[in-house]
Amino acid sequence: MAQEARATAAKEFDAVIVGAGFAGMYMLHRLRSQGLSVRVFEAGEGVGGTWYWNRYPGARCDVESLEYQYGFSDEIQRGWTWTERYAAQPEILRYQNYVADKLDLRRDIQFETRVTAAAYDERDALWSIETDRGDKVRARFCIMATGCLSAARVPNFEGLDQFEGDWYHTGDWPHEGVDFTGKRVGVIGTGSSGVQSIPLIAEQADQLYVFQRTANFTLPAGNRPLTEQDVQKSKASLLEDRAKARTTAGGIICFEYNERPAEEMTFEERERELSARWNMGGFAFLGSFADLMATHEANDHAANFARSRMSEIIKNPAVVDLLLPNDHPVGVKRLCLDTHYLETFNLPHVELVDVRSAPLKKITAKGIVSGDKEYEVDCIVFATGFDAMTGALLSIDIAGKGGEKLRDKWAAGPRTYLGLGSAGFPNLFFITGPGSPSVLSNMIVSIEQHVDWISDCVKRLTTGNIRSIEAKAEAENLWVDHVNETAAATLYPQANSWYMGANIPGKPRIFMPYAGGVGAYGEKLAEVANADYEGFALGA
Ligand code: N01
Repeated sequence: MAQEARATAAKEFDAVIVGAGFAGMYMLHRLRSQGLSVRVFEAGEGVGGTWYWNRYPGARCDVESLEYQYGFSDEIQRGWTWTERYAAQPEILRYQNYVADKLDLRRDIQFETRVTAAAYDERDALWSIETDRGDKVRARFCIMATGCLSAARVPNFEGLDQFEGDWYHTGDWPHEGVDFTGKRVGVIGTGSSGVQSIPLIAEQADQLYVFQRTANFTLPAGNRPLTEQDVQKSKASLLEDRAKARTTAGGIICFEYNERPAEEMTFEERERELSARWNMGGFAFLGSFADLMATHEANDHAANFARSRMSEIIKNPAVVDLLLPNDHPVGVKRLCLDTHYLETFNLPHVELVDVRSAPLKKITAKGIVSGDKEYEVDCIVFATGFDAMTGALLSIDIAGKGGEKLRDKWAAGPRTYLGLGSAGFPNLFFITGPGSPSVLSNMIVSIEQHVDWISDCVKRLTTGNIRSIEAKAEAENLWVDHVNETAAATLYPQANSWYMGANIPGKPRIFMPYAGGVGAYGEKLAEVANADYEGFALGA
C-alpha cells in the first residue's frame, strides 16, 4: 500500500523508530499508547519490512502462520484468518497492513525515507537523526527496528554492469513481479530464498541454471491449507499459547523438543523420532534429540537421516551427490523448508552448476562464467542473502558519546548488553539486536519480548524523570562472553553461515545471535528490569 512520503514538520520527538516492519509497527503502538510523540522512518512505500521487500516467487514464512503473528491483542488476532500452514508473502503483507489500519499506525510513519545518521548529544541527552530526504529531527530515544535480514547483498561480481539482460535480488524484488516465461534464467544461491523461488522460477523458465556453492539441508515444509478447525482452535487459545511460547527455546509451541539425548536412545528409537518429525514438516526435525545441536554423534545421525530422505527425492544420478550437504552439521545453517525443491532438479530444463568446484568468475554481457564455461542467460536472480544482523544497523552512521562510531566499536564484531543496547550509546535500543535470540527463534515472539521490555524501560525513565539509560561496559563484556560461551557449547560455530558473518568477505567471524533460548533469555530480561535495570547506568 503506497503512502505518500511526507516531510516531517516537527523537529523533536520523544522517540524515533527506524523501520516499519513487525518490530517498528508494534514499537510505535506501544510508545504511542504511553502518550509519547513518536516518528517512524521507513525506507519502503508501505509497512511490512522484510515482507515488503521479499516479494520473490515462493516467499513464505517458515514458522507456522498461526504462530507467526502478533500475540499482544486478542482483538487483532481474532479479526484475522490465516489460510495456509505457512503463509505466502502477499498474505503476510496484507496482515501487516490490516494491523496498521486497525491501530492507525501510518499517521506517524514517514515512508520512502531512509535514516542515514544518528548522533547522540550528551549535553541535552538527545539523539539527532538525519534522513536521505533532508529531515533533521531530535529525539530522547532512538530505536532501531531495522531487521536482522534487511541489508540485501549482491556479491561484487566482476562484469555485472556489462550484463545485457535483467537481474534481480530476491530481497529487493520488483513489485510488479517478474515473468520468466520463455527465458533462460540463472539463479545464484541455494539458501532459503533460492530454495523457495527455484521451483516456481523453473515452472516458467525455458532453461534454468542453478549456481550452487553450498548444498543445504532442506526438508519438505508440508504446507497445506488450514482447516476451519485449525483456525478456530488457534483463535480460542492464541494469547495463552503465546505465553507458553515465550517460555520455550524457539518461541514456538507447534512442536516440543525431545528431552532425551541421542546417547540414551537406541538406533531404532532415534530413527522413529527422526522419521516422525521429518514427516511433520518444519523445524520439529531439529528437536529430535536434546543434544542434536550439541554433539557430533547426535547430529551425524540426524544429518545422515536427512541426506537419506533427500536422496530418495532426487532422481537424477548426476546431481544427487552435489545436492546432499556434507560440509556442515544439520541445523547450524538455517534449515530450509521447501515445496518441491529437490524434485525441481529432476526436470530436463534445470541444470545444477557446482560453483564450488568451478567458481563463479565473472558476469559477461551474455551470462555467467563458472570455471571455464559461460552459461548464457536472459535473467540473473541473486538469491545471495544479506549482510545479516549488523548490516542494516551499520549502514547508518551512528555516533554515541564522545562521537564514538558504532561501526568502529563493532569493527571486530557486535558488542551489546542483552542485544538491546551498547555501552557508549545511551537511549539507543536495538530490537532483536545481535546478542539476543532473534533469528534463532520465532521472530515475532522475540520482537514482542523486546518491544515490551523497551516500552517498560522507557516508561520507567519518563515517569521517573530519568534522562538516559546506558549499558555498562562491564555488564556488556560479561554478556558478550556469555553469548560466545553459549554458542561454543553448540555446533553452530562449525559452519560458514550468515549467523557467523561468514557470507560477507571481511566481516568478523562471530556467532551473532544468542543461543540460550527465548525462555531463559526472557527470565534474564525480567531479572534485569526487576533489579531496576541492573547492568545499565541510569542518568539523571
Ligand atoms: O540467504 P543465504 P537467503 N558465489 O545467505 C550463496 C531468512 N529467510 O536469502 O552458502 C556463489 O541463506 C550462498 O552460498 P554459501 C532465513 O533465515 C527465510 O537464502 O555462502 N554463491 C547461499 O547459497 C534465511 O536463512 C525465509 O556457500 C554465493 C546463498 O547464496 C535467511 O533469510 C525465506 C555467493 C545465500 O543464502 C537468508 O536466506 C528466505 C557467491 N559470491 C529467507 N554469495 C523463510 O522461509 C552468496 N552465495 C521464512
